[in-house]
Amino acid sequence: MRWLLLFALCFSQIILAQQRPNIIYIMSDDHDADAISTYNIKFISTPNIDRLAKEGMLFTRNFVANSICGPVRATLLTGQHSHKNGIRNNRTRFDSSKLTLPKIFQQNGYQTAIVGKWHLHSYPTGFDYWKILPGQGLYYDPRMINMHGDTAVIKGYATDVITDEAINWLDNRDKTNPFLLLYHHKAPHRNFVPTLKWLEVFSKKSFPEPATLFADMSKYGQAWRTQKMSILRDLTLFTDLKVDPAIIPQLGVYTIDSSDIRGYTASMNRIPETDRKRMKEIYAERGKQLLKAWGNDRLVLKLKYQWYMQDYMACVASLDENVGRLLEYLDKNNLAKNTVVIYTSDQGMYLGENGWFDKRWMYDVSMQAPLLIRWPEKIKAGSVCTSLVQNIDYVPSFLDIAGIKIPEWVQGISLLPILTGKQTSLSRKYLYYHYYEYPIDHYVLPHLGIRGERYKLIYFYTAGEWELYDLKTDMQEQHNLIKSAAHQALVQQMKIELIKLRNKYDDHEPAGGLQ
Ligand code: SGN
Ligand code: CA
Repeated sequence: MRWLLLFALCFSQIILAQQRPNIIYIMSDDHDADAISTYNIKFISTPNIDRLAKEGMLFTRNFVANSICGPVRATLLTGQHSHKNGIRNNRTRFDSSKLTLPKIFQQNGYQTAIVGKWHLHSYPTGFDYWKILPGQGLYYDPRMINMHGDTAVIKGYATDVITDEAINWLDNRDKTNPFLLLYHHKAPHRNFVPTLKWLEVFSKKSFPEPATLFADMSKYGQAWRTQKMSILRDLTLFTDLKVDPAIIPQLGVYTIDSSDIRGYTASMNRIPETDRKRMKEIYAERGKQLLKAWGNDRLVLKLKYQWYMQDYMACVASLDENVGRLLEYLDKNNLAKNTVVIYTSDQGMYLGENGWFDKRWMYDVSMQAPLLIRWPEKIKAGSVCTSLVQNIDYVPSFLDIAGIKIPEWVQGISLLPILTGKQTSLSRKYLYYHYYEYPIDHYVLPHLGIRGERYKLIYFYTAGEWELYDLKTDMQEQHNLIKSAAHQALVQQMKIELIKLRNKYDDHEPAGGLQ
């Protein structure tokens, strides 16, 4: 009798384990929402990523707490703001002894794995399986580090390779337990190296220019004047845009940057020989066009913008293809129904707005990240969430989805009631943001602030400059209302809200407060 009971207990535990949903968290790198057709049809068609919204939920107001890679990854592991998890910038080593999302899942009987970009300097912990890119990784024939600490070159294009690794793990995992898989792409991170197939397609396209492409920095605050993320001045001709350095003698006035030329050669040499010749031919056209425009900054910027978009979108097209491969694997292996699939990026990315590339700012372009979640068993297909959501919410949401208790040190809130339709909105009024990394890379001044449904308050504390934006009338955040007489009561009220949130999240920087 006792044996029978024990057997029944074990059996029911297996059933329970199988019923708990699997989670696949897909995070690309620098993939702006404007480069996903569900969000914006003007630039690219991404049918596979779009599928997640069609069959699940689209989040139109998802933001990050610090718009840069390492900090977002640390928030994914901890559900905490940067000052709490210790990763304020890309240079800090993550303390791998911390209790993290994968560790909690592991303790609760989940199989856990991560493949692809990691970017936290220490090795991953809490994973039954891991295989990561060192640092930023490479687009062609990337090196990957496995969990025994061995590094090997894997032949192929990074986006395909990372997907192969993810599918391979899914195929060979311990199938008696549910799983949490973090599937992290390198693409479409700078310097953007696409495949020949997609370069052929996108090099023929012309993209609409953002209204602010030619913005004049001298008319704005200190932070705008200090940054170094201008497409015209800082996006490099050779490494970034693959113009052949052979044209340099014809450029006349040009200060040679040897690292830019070395970067070009290194990227080109990694492209498989079979494709290299044709890719160089396509890129050679850029050199010809550049010579015609050289000397006219406006024309050069127009060209650089197009080339940036062509390479970036071509990298996104590979991403979409590979998300399709993964979804197909789930369909074929009867996993689609009980697997929550999340698609996001570490943050947004400037695609020419203000004349910029890169991210970091608290402005919506870079603070916003795409978020699409599919869970056929619980989420109503085609639903949309417009509430203010932030990446600190991922940890509590995933734990809640798996029926695991949320630790009190987690700073976000669970989105489960939103996903299941129990709640249609969140009660939260403001999101807190704090960016630190200065000067390298890109010289964006540190800042903090709060974002509400309509207004955003930002403080560049090393410059002593405040900004206020009305997102309803000025979506592009071009008109700083901080001195507007009509907005002084609002400014005072938002400063109080900012202090409240700083206290709530226990942020004490900058020392000396906000004066
Ligand atoms: C590199 C890029 C920067 C980028 C950082 C951080 N320069 O340094 O443009 O901001 O990575 O990116 S590059 O010349 O190497 O392309 S992040 O996504 O890791 O935060
Ligand atoms: Ca990034």
